[in-house]
Amino acid sequence: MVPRNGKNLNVPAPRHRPGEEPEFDDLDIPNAGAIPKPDVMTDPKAMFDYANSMIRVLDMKNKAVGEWDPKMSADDMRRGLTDMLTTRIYDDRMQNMQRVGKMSFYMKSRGEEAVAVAQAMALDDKDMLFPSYRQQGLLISRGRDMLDMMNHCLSNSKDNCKGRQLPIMYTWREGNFFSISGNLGTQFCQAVGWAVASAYKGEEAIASTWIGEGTTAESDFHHGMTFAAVYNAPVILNVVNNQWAISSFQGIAGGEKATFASRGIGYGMPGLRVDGNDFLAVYAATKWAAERARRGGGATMIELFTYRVGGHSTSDDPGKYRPEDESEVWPLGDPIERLKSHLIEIDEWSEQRHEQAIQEITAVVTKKYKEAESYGTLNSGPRPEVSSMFEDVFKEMPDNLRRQRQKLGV
Ligand SMILES: Cc1ncc(C[n+]2csc(CCOP(=O)(O)OP(=O)(O)O)c2C)c(N)n1
Repeated sequence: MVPRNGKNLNVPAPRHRPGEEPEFDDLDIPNAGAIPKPDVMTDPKAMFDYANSMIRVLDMKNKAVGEWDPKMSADDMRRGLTDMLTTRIYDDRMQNMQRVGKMSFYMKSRGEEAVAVAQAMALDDKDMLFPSYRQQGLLISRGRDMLDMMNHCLSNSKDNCKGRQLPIMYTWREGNFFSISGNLGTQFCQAVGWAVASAYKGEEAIASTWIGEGTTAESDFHHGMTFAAVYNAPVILNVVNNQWAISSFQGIAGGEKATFASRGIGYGMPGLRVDGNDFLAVYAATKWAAERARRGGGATMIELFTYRVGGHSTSDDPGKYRPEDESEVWPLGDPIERLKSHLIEIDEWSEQRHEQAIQEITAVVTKKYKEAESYGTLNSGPRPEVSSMFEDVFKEMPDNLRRQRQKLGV
């Protein structure tokens, strides 16, 4: 009989704590090009290995190798690179503006830009996106006006959420981008439901959704997975494993027991584990899953193995729970640097063009920000009309609200 003294309990602990020297030498990372690419309609039972390996295309010499090389045109890769750069520069600017009190809150996606940008490019614009709060690159890649994104974050008079949402909880109906929810995980079930409806109506569009690895410990993840598998829903279920869920590391959500991609196996769907900092691998895996969904093969789960370089949000201080320099030794590098090096390697980019791109994007971000500020910020200038708080909530306004509105005289 096992004694009840807690001796066999496992309380996962992260590799390093502040003050310790970080290293990831024992991470099992297969070489780029090592994994074959299966037919998109392959039976999930023949795909278990994909959940425990890692799809990688860009090798140590910045060459694209192996069957997963999507053979993107140089123009498309340059577009991907500049969209990732735009996302990063936008993020930095917005975080700085939060620091000086222009908005209440912000969340950056530094280090994870390839996830959103490559996946947006691999999908059709009519496909419906159900993101978490760390895929602003989807908006940038789909061409949303940065001014509108800023207006929302500033909760100003032109905020399309009318100041009612936490900044970064974007919504963009015209771009098929579902409203982000502050309640973690809800998007998984919503995406599956939407995908089932799309298939039922005989439509082409598929859904794609993103969840953090920490949130896979929430029940919504499992409900979404069950219904996606049972109904053969045309959906891509992405788990962004950026190693950290605020101060709690991926082991707390079960990442040391089994890979997150292997969760797919238990539900009977393919689980692809992908180097999330390898733009080409992310693009290729997403194309594969999208084609499978469009051809009636149902749902695919993708684990994007990456690293959250910045703090969780502007309310977080990662120096309290992990070494400050952990991201610098992350073995999969930086997604922007890796795609940039690849483009330089094939003579389609240069340091000079890169520098120029940074300057041009920075100028655009600055100009857009100045305009956004003129429509108001958290602490100054115009705000949404008071009357707007009564709009867009109920189709028919209940009597009590009508009375309150009359009382306010708005
Ligand atoms: C249902 C619910 N539980 C808890 C929270 C508080 N919370 C916000 S973000 C977060 C961490 C999520 O981590 P992860 O899913 O790994 O995503 P990441 O932030 O790393 O992208 C937590 C616990 C919440 N917003 N909703």
